[in-house]
Amino acid sequence: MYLLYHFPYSQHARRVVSLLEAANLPYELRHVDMAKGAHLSADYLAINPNHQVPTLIDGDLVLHESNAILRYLCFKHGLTEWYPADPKHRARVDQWLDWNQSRLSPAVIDIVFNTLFAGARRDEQAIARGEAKLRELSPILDAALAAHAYLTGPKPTIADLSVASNLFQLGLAKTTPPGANIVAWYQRMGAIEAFRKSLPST
Ligand SMILES: N[C@@H](CCC(=O)N[C@@H](CS)C(=O)NCC(=O)O)C(=O)O
Repeated sequence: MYLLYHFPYSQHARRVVSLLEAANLPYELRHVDMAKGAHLSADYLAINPNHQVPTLIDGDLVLHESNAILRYLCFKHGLTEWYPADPKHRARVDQWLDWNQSRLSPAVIDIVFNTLFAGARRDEQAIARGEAKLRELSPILDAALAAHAYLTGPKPTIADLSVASNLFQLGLAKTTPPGANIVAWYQRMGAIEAFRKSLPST
């Protein structure tokens, strides 16, 4: 049984739930009440000194970084449909996982955190910076999705789960990245039950 430290409004935690559901792996969620600062408690810092969710516990393994958790679960359970064994296909999945973390995520955080969660600390400049970044990145994502139904081919992989978790997050701030291919892909993602199950009830 996996333990996953989780918060329903965390896009990083939800992408792990999507995979656990998709692969039918047994797991239990440990709710970290970030709204009340539980991620900053001494107890949680002992589990994850980065004060972030998710953290996966598998016996003596305590693992943070959502995309590392996705890769670990795929490797451990031989989930090659979600993380392909073919080196070139896997490399493209890794490319989008890294793109999601290093390029898209900062824009999503700028927009969503400051629109919804920052309260009095709302930073208009950060929102503008995030929106500008999103305008730059959306055509890149849209072009990639012109070639096939999912990011790296005809079937979804952990790259799709990871990027889609960020698109849902943008939706919380009523933001949709422009692009007909993005919209069609996100609808396809919405048809995946495991992805839907990861979403908060809002
Ligand atoms: N790179 C990390 C990012 C995790 C992350 O940013 N989690 C957010 C919630 S979405 C968090 O816990 N933030 C609280 C903090 O940084 O103090 C991952 O992919 O797991």
